[in-house]
Amino acid sequence: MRVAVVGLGHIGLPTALLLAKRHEVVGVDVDESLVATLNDGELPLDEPGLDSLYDEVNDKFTAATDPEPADAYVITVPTPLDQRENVADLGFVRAAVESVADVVSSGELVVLESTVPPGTSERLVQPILADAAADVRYAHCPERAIPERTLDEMTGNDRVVGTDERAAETIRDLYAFTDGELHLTDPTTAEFVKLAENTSRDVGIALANEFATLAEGIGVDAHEAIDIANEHPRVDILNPGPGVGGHCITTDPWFLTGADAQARLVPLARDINDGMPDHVLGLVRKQVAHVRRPRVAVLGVAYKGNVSDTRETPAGRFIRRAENDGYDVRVHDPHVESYDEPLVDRETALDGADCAVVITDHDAFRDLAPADFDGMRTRTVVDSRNILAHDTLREAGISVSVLGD
Ligand code: SAJ
Repeated sequence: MRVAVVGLGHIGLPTALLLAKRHEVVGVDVDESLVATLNDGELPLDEPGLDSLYDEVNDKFTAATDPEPADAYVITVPTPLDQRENVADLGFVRAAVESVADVVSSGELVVLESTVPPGTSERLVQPILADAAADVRYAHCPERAIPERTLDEMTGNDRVVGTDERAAETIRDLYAFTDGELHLTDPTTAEFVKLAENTSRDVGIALANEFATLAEGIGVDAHEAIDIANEHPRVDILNPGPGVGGHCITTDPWFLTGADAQARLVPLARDINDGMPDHVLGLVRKQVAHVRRPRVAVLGVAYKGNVSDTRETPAGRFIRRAENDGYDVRVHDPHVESYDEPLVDRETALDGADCAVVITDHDAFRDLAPADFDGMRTRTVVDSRNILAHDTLREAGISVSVLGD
């Protein structure tokens, strides 16, 4: 089969290369320099296993700036959140579908993998395709892979496929690279499923964060309490932290609720999670209450541990608020090469600092020893991820404050 994959980002490029194991694939992107880079044999994305996959399928993959006629088209473009209205910006999806509509013919298959609000397939995508050619097969098959484990998840996870029986056989052939099960349903349910998954995670994290702030007031250790509660066979509480980052979980709950005033829990969970950087700043404030212009070392700007991705990171909000409060902020992240703020090495970040605040749960921070904090002006630490060796640090005279304790 010949397949065109439209949108070559974090999801599209790995998907295109996996498809190229069995099919002839043209990867399409509006970014001319990305297309040139790929056609020069270079990979612009760092994902475990992607390099060797690229070498393996190189002769079956080409890149282009416009869709070419194919048997199947897979659309993997971003759906950003329109921050003013808290609604999905479907501009990229519309443009991608229209570009496919220019070349699609009867009987061919179009798959939308981008995450979209319920009703988008029926109301926006399918009408454009129906105008382009009679009997275009359609499926909404949202991606659900996690960064830095993208290939493992794409080849191992189940998939939800919103389609009808006419497309099912081609879909099975297309996604033959996955060992996961294909769950067939209608497109609107598939849209809902994807958003429900990420919303459930957001609400779960908000509950853990609420437990953390309540425990601080009561005077118990939320982490110990959660560990014990999780021994119960029907309880599975997530980990509190400095808030939720990443492109998906921060936006998908809004895609689900839209403007529906009946939604109460979901916006509240968003609000709780968005408030966590401020809460962490409050813990820092207590540590440096005696200092006039405190210097704060931020350890970690990636949105979660051991990744280099900083999209929607809670560190961003923390840094902005701290700077607004007149703090002198220095930022270090061993996984991130560039960020809105200048990044420095760990020693420079800690040198002369009054408080070190752990924002990201990178493994590299777990073994920090008392001596690592020697260069600080005032040796105080805020651990928003509960990952440091608190007893060892306290025994060495370091003042340690832990979110949720
Ligand atoms: N976090 C916590 N406490 C936890 C778990 C996570 O504070 O107990 C924070 C993380 O630090 C991070 C954020 O939540 O800032 C989100 O991280 P994550 O690992 O929960 O999820 P993502 O955003 O990396 O990927 C999610 C995944 N969805 C689910 O697990 C339901 C992934 O499978 C999806 O493919 C992805 O969103 C997506 O693309 O939609």
